[in-house]
Formats: sequence, structure tokens, C-alpha cells
Amino acid sequence: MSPATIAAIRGARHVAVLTGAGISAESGIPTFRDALTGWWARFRPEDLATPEAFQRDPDLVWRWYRERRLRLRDVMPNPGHYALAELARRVPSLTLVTQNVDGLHARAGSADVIELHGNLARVKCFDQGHPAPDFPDTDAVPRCALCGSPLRPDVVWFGELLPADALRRAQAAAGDCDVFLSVGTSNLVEPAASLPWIATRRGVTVMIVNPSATGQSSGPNIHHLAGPAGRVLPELLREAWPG
Ligand code: BJW
Repeated sequence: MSPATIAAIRGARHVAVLTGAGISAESGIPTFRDALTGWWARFRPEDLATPEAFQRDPDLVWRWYRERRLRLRDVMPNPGHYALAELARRVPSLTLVTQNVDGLHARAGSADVIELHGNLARVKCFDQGHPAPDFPDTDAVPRCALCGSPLRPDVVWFGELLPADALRRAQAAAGDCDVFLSVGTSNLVEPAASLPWIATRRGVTVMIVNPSATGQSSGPNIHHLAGPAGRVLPELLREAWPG
């Protein structure tokens, strides 16, 4: 790891972190777009992650999310998640923003995680957005106890607005940080993909943790820390704070 990278993280006042599916890959959760292993290798996003797909075939979409929700019971946070929780204790201020819906950051001990795309564990109704904390976990789509509309996962699908407060806080962090850490995201899906740009335009240090350089930007203040997050993030901590 370069001395400039180490110096930047050690001297940071406010670190903003954006994570994507890649940080949970080493926990055994498939990413969205990696060939062969990704969810999209089995299904096209427009078949599953849109309101139109749900209206067309609610049982199919419900089952896909149910399978993913059940699988979460068998997975654990990995050293990448734990390293970010530890980093928050090392720097004066850290804002953790995630596109993931798996809840693994919170399980690793990160507090106040900003979830841009919702959370797989939560369910709400399709028509009114009524929360359904005690939904029956059936194979066929259950109905809202209040209005009878079908229940759906409380996640953000294509064409839907992100939770306004979460997005505002994420953009504010990108506009205020002095180090921006982008971990395990292909940077394809807006508006999350624009967050690193807010930081880059301000000339602050941007670190990209990803085994692949595909789709990632380069520039004088962009440091690519190539490798899996579960190895690179603990290494970054060890080198910045030896012992
Ligand atoms: C590792 C690793 C390891 C592997 N360690 N790394 C502007 C221009 C064009 C289009 C738009 C635009 N603004 C909005 C849009 C439309 C759309 C969009 O962005 N489309 C693009 C595809 C072009 N955006 C939206 O619709 C958003 N809403 C919105 O903007 O509302 C206003 C609006 C609407 C319409 C028009 C204009 C404005 C909503 C987006 C919601 C995204 N939802 C999903 C599903 C969530 C629920 C679920 O989980 O099922 O969110 S899609 C999916 O992609 C999921 C993810 O959070 C998201 C991002 O994926 P991510 O995390 O980057 O994963 P991958 O698989 O892509 O990448 C993994 C990476 O990890 C890779 O780089 C690997 O190399 C790496 N990796 N192993 C570290 N061990």
C-alpha cells in the first residue's frame, strides 16, 4: 500500500465510505453483476427488481427475495465488514453508506449505517407502503393486514426513489469528507454511483477497494487498492495503525 494512501487515511478528519455487493461476496452473498456468480446471471434485473416485474409476477419476485432473506440466516459478516467498524473507531468521523440490503454492516458492529437501497429484512405493502413487521413468511405473496395489498420487500427497485433522508445524508458526507472509500461496487447504478464523483470533484482522496478495475475511474487523487475487501481493508488498518 502506498505511503500516500496510508498518510491520507491516518490524517483523515472525516471518512465517507460507500459499499456495494462486493463487500459481502466473501460472506457468500453473490454480487449482482459478476459473471457466473451474480444474481443477474440467473435473472435479468428488469425481470425481478422493478415495480413492473412485481405487478407482472408477484409470486416469482417474492420467492426470489424470500430465498435471499432466508439465506441471510446462514451468513456472517467478514473481515471487510469488521475492518470498517474498526475504522470508525480510529478516525474522528466516519459516515458509512451502503447500497446493500443484507444488514451485515450493522451485524459487524457499525452504527448508524445509511442504507440507500433499503433492507431485505423489512417488508411493506405495495400500494400504501404500510410496514408489515409480522408478515407470514410464506412461499406465496402475503397480503397487508391494513389494506389487503400484496406485501413486497422494503428495498429500492429500479425507477423508484431512494429514501430522501438517506440520500441527502450520503451526498452531504461526500461533500464534506476528506477521504472517500468506495468498496465493492461496480459504480453503475445511480444515484449512488455519483457519490464518489462529488468527492473527486472536490479534489479529496478517493480510494477504490475492488479486485477489478472494470468501470472504475482513475485520476491523480484516485487510489485503486486492488484485491478483495476482506483482505485489503484489514491490511489498510494494520498499515495505518501498526500494533
Ligand atoms: C469485490 C469483491 C470483493 C467482487 N471485494 N469487491 C442516470 C443515468 C442513467 C440511469 C439513471 C440515472 N439516474 C437513475 C437512473 C436509473 C437507475 C439506474 O441507475 N440505472 C442504471 C443501471 C443505469 N436508477 C434508479 O432507478 C434508482 N432510482 C432513481 O434514481 O430514482 C430517480 C430516477 C428514476 C428513473 C430515472 C431517473 C431518476 C434506483 C436504483 C435501485 C437499485 N436497486 C438494486 C436492487 C436493490 C434490491 C435488491 O437487493 O434486490 O440495488 S439494483 C442492484 O444494483 C442493487 C445494488 O445495490 C445496486 C448496485 O450494485 P453493486 O452493489 O455495485 O453490485 P455489482 O454486482 O454491480 O458490483 C459488485 C462489485 O464488487 C464489482 O465491481 C466486483 O468487481 C466487486 N467485487 N468481489 C471487493 N471480494
